[in-house]
Amino acid sequence: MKVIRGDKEDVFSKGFICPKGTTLGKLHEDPDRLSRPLIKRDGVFVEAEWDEAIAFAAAGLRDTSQKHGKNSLAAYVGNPNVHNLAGSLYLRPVLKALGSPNVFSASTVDQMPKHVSCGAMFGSPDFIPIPDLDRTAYLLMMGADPHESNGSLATAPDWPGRMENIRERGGRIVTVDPRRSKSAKASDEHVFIRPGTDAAWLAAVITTVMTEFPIELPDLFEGVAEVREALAGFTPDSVAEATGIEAETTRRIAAEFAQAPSAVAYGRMGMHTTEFGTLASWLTDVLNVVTGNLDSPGGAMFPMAGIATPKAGGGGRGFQVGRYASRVGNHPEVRGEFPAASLVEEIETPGEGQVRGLLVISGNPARSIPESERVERALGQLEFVVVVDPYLSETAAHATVVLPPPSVLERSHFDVAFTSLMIRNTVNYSSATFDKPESHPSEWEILLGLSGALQGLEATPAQMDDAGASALLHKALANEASPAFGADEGTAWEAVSEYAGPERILDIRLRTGPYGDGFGAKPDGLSLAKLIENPHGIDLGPLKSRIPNGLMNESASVQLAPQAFVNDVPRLSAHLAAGPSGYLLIGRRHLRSNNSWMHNIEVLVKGKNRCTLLIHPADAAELGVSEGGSLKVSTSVGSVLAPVELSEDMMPGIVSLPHGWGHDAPGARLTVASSRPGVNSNILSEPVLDPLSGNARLNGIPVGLALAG
Ligand SMILES: Nc1nc2c(c(=O)[nH]1)N[C@H]1C(S)=C(S)[C@@H](COP(=O)(O)OP(=O)(O)OC[C@H]3O[C@@H](n4cnc5c(=O)[nH]c(N)nc54)[C@H](O)[C@@H]3O)O[C@H]1N2
Ligand SMILES: Nc1nc2c(c(=O)[nH]1)N[C@H]1C(S)=C(S)[C@@H](COP(=O)(O)OP(=O)(O)OC[C@H]3O[C@@H](n4cnc5c(=O)[nH]c(N)nc54)[C@H](O)[C@@H]3O)O[C@H]1N2
Ligand SMILES: [Mo]
Repeated sequence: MKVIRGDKEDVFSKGFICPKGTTLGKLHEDPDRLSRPLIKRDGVFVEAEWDEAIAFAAAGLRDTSQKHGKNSLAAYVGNPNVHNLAGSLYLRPVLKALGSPNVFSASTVDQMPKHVSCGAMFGSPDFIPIPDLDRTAYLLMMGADPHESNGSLATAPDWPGRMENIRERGGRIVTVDPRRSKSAKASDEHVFIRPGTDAAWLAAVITTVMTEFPIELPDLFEGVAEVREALAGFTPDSVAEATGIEAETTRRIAAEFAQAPSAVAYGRMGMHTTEFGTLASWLTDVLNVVTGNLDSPGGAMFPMAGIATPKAGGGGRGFQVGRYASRVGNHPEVRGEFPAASLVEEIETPGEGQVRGLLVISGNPARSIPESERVERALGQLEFVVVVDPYLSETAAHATVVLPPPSVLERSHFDVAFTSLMIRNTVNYSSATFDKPESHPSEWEILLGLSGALQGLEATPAQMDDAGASALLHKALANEASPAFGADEGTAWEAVSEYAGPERILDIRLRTGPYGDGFGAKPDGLSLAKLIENPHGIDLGPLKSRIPNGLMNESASVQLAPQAFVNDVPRLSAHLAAGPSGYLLIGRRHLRSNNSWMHNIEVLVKGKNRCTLLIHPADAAELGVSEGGSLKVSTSVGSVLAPVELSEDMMPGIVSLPHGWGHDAPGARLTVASSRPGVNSNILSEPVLDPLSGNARLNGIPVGLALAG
């Protein structure tokens, strides 16, 4: 039996590991984890052979498409895709093979506002500045709880330790959150804010800074006057009632932020998943800019990933949304997808293009997106559903075919998505802990197998992989900014073909990347072989100032006042004018939980019930409920009965219920999870969107609270 522990010599983590990491062995051994594909025959799942199952899955989707047209197919891709090499490198071919514009993902129940604001400001939705935690003197944190989540869109081992370091070196941390979270308690100051009002509060901080502490910005920053004009109505006094933050506090924090030797505003999940997510994300970076903290050490900086595509100079075509729109709700496309919260209407609404076939890869929309009860009904009405997932989850219960990938310990790993979000530039590769069973295809083979069969190709996954990798190499060698520019293609191909699958793609991207060996041009540079020789990873140093390099809009400038955002400000003003009313629901995370899918591991769920409704004692008293009682929580789309936990840490008027629970669905096979099902908070989430990004509102939901009975 192997024991999983942190690697003290790892250049990035220094041995820091999350409790979920140490239980990967439990995931591997979980008897509910599927090792063979399942096909539903006469309403009952039966095990099948791999070739048969993949062919059957693709044929079913093709049939649907042939009968009802390509748009009758849809895909939902979930969060763990960014945590594995197959999902990171091989998703695109499958989605392309599906050939439908109906693509949905967990991004629109999470961070899409950040992509949209960065797209508009910097020209690329993936050019995301992150807090330079190790050097900052002032961290203003909003809507994030890294003591539970370990941070997001800012990858750092041991966020709590790094926060401690900020304070030890004389810096200051202010956390703005409707709940006094663990992270808030570990800060110098915690400020309560009414959910959904961060954009308004940031606007007031910015107007204060621009008036009282103006700085001269280089021409690279365009739209300073327009920002000032757009935000003029937001002052510490005008937002005080709506945000619940006293004007004096706002003025003080603005002054502290502006005068700190370095400072960074960092906003995440809690503020992005609101009706004003994109405005909040935009204003976070505007605050960083107008205080001179963007792209500056200790401020918000842009990582340079080891597998990035090198580029000489700035400038590009910029970022566009709305190149096409969804059929039912007319939602603009954002990054080639539609809002996850609109999947359900596409399934329900009759007419040409009605979705009847669905491919789900690493996702659990039955639990993670708004309106769960309606989603479950819609999933049940589909003609053909393929789910790639190691579990018979609440979503997979609706599948016609389930294709389980090998376990997490049976695959190699490199953080493709997160290397461009790390607080130090780092590369690290780990090989698989165990060999997978010979007969079990890798997840990338499953995805390419589906992709080939969907297109009716004879090619094997290995042949398709060859074609994809050689096209990638060809393009990379033609990039003048790459150290590999001009290398002999035949020789390079032979060199990288020492590997296959994700390893070969990684080798190409590393060697042609900004730190690459260029196939000999820079002998000390990166290659997969070099990573394998350095099992503890390679540290490429602290973040460096980058812009205008990396800016991808035509003028290679930073756009402070994108028109679409300015146009959305009146909606925010109207929301403030309406004033606060009634109880609002927010979520929360727990260290031993991970969205909806780690509740089947006994050591992670044992102990006291964590799926409780947190409520301030004064609110509880007013409602006449006490600790251990239950409240019926209702919205326009559903209601749940939740056990009550009193907490002085809640802002009065705000209640909190975690997401990812509700494991009592018929048809799912989650033995441990179903023994402590908890309640599914997304039964309550309404299809209310941030219009600029299509992101769902999961925080700040108006709810009715009533005694059960
Ligand atoms: N109310 C509310 N809703 C939320 C949130 C919230 O805070 N509040 N958070 C949102 C956020 S941030 C996110 S990211 C989404 C997540 O939303 P989803 O991605 O839809 O859901 P997950 O719960 O992450 O489920 C992931 C599924 O992938 C499977 N899986 C795990 N590893 C692998 C793998 O290696 N390969 C494959 N093929 N499958 C795998 C798991 O078994 C599980 O069924 O939920 C969102 N929903
Ligand atoms: N243990 C654990 N770790 C995880 C996950 C998990 O499920 N469990 N999920 C992973 C994923 S997919 C993600 S995206 C990240 C998310 O990680 P984070 O971005 O850190 O998000 P949360 O931990 O949900 O913390 C959100 C905080 O926002 C607060 N909040 C709610 N509404 C508002 C608001 O309107 N304004 C402000 N200012 N605050 C608000 C909540 O009270 C909460 O404290 O975590 C990742 N890490
Ligand atoms: Mo997420």
